[in-house]
Amino acid sequence: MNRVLEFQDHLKNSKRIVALVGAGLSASSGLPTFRGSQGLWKNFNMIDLATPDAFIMDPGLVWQFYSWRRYKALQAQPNSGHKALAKLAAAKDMIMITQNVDGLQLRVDNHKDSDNHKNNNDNHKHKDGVYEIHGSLYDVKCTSFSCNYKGRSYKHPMTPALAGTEEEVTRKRRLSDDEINSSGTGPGEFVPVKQLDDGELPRCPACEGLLRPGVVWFGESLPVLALNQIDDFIESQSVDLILVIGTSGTVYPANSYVDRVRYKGGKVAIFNTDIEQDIVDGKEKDVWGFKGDAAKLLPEMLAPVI
Ligand code: BV8
Ligand code: ZN
Repeated sequence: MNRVLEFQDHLKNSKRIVALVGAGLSASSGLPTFRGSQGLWKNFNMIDLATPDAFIMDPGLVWQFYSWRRYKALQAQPNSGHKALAKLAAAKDMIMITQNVDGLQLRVDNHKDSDNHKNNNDNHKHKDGVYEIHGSLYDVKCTSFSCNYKGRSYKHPMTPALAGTEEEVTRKRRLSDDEINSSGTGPGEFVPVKQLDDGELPRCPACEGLLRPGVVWFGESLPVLALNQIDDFIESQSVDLILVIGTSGTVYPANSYVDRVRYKGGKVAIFNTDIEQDIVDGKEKDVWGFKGDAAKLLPEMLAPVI
């Protein structure tokens, strides 16, 4: 219990806070994380689909993956963890760095330009203090070399051919008799994900070129403006605390922010269903570890301030 009180004491006295958020925060909203058991889509490892090569090899497959994730995210609601973070951001000088592309944090009402923002120097802030450093499922951009079309779309399905991506049907399922006859595969075999040709995929309204999801894939650089503003926030003045929420900390450069804040003398509070026992037991200096569902933990732990 005293670890909780110790954390809450520090939280109350903290002026500048960074939150680093990962897929675990959206787990309670029903969205699968990347690693661990749910990190699969139709028996594909999600990591293998979030790459430029996967898109070049089979844009139809990758678009079906993202169409499914867009659909799931559109159906999902921000949970009490997202809401608690939004309240904290309104009460402190704080930025949120989210690796999630589901848009849930920005859908929390408090993020409207709430007049109860306590800090008055938010000119260095992204309008809501939330940085989607891996982009968003609702952004699309053109792949034609000479075209720089970027757009936003909440439409589902984006094209008729992308209908039928709503349910996470595993590839392996018992085939009906006429499916066996027509598809020629044996019972219980993999049902191939629909083969779509480029003409059936989202096209650019400006040049008819093939559109791609506006997310940052592995091997791609992150949005420079966001990175600069985050650097500015961390380097310009001291940071008292970084909240590390629902992230495995595997992905660079997102994972580098924890050490950057620690280096500046900030303390760390981890909220995760899977934390090393030593950290939970307080054996790591200036690091708190609270084990459990972020959606439940955050409202409780942030209560004295929000
Ligand atoms: C770049 C968008 C350079 C797409 C994503 C070898 C070693 C080290 C690094 C590298 C390497 N090889 C390559 C790299 C760099 C690479 C990288 O880090 N790879 C990793 C896999 C090793 N990084 C990059 O490529 C980045 N770009 O470095 O560019 C460059 C520079 C200039 C010019 C050109 C290039 C780009 C990385 C961005 C990739 N895109 N997403 C999409 O979403 O489809 S990353 C993807 O993984 C998601 O954004 C996801 O959020 C992110 C990280 O995962 P987490 O959020 O942490 O989720 P995860 O499932 O891993 O963990 C969930 C956690 O939650 C777990 O800990 C679990 O215990 C916990 N949890 C579960 N439920 C709950 C919970 N916690 C609380 N409550 C719960 N209920
Ligand atoms: Zn175009």
